[in-house]
Amino acid sequence: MVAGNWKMNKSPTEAKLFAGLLASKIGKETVMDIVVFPPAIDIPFVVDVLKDTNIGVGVQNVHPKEKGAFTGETSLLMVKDLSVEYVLVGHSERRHIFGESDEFINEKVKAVLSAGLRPVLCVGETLEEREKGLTKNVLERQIRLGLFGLEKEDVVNTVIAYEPVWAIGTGVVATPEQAEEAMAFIRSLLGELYGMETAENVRILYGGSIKPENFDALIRLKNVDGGLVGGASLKESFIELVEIAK
Ligand code: G2H
Repeated sequence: MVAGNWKMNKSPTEAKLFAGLLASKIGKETVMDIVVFPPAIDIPFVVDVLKDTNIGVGVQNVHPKEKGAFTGETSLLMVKDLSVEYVLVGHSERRHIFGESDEFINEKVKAVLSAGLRPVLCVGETLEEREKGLTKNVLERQIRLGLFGLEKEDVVNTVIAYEPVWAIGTGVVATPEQAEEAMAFIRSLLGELYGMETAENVRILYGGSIKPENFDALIRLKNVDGGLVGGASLKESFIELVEIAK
């Protein structure tokens, strides 16, 4: 799976143009799932441009409640109405800039699954946590609490993205050894919690400063099932990443 998180970039006009480029270059891809996560305001336009392609559309954030007095938020009912398939949950920017807790993230994961969509649960340690030797503790806490209360069938519909916070948008990518160590740990934790068969069926993505120059080494790792790409998903390099993943 190769996923592009556009974050707060691209107006509806720019999004339509770029989605058109993706449709013409990689729209017929069948060997992997390709998903883009545009800003919510762009989604109707992007869904329309990509409707006859194999490129899926996800949303970067939702509120777990169905509707109501939550100014500025987007509900799952709204995004479902637009054929959105995936929802990013717990991205480090949501955790660290907007103060989302593991408990709130768990509420969102459950709401996404109940709505019949697939959550992409993002986890990852900060530099300080890594330097203190706490990487595995942080990953374990974020996964245990993020997936709390889910059945095995729900877990296989959940994608996990390992995104070390120190590698996000910094240009500093995790080495293949660092990525594999963390992702093998995530796989074995999922095995401990839900059984190895379930764990093998969960897709685990790496995210953090992915570029065409570093993606080949990451995508070959045993426990890496794809990438969640930020900056490099905003331009033609996203097409190159899809070619590399093939
Ligand atoms: C991590 C990633 C996409 P970037 O946030 O989720 O962004 O590739 O720009 O580090």
